[in-house]
Amino acid sequence: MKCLLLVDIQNGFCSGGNLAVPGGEEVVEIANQLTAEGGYDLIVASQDWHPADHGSFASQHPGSAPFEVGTLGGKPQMMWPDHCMQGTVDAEFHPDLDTSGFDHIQRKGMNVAVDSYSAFRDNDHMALTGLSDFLAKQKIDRLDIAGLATDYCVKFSALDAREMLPDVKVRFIEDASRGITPDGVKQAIDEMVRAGVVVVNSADVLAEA
Ligand code: VGL
Ligand code: ZN
Repeated sequence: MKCLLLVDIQNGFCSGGNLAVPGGEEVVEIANQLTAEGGYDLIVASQDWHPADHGSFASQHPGSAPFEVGTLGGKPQMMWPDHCMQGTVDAEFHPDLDTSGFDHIQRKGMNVAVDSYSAFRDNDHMALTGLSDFLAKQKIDRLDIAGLATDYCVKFSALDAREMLPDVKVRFIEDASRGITPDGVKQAIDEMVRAGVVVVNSADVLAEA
């Protein structure tokens, strides 16, 4: 079973969104092509889904500003602008993203007390989202990951996939992903490769489908 995980392709991470990733919307067309013609048996999409008072929001910490490192639960935490709040347009998938082929949507980031970059578990590793059990039951042997943002949710999802699903071949689809900063993307790719993630492009996926 081959699975595609599309990470957080939401308005909030695209141009005009509250936490816009440069070029975020450029992944939409590629994601649609992968969903339709990538030869996947299973398509999963994650969705950042925060309560309005989420602890990762700078607005919840008097005196702190977005993109400064603060603390949450006693640990360093990047302070984000309010983003992807449950039920808002910012949290919806990009309107051009074809969601009709999605088999499973994994929401995350609902606990105000901890952030959840990974689609598999909270940043403190205390609570699972359920995605690892779901994928284990589906008996997948390959997981391709793409989406937003490479240096946060894509990276942590890929690292967790390697750790939590050790028998699964995990690949990062570079051209179907965008990151918040160029340095962050470089580091993220290094970390993923060191963890055994294979970097591919959508053309490779489509050619083998
Ligand atoms: C993300 C920062 C905060 C992401 C989500 O999807 O990469 N980044 N929340
Ligand atoms: Zn978030």
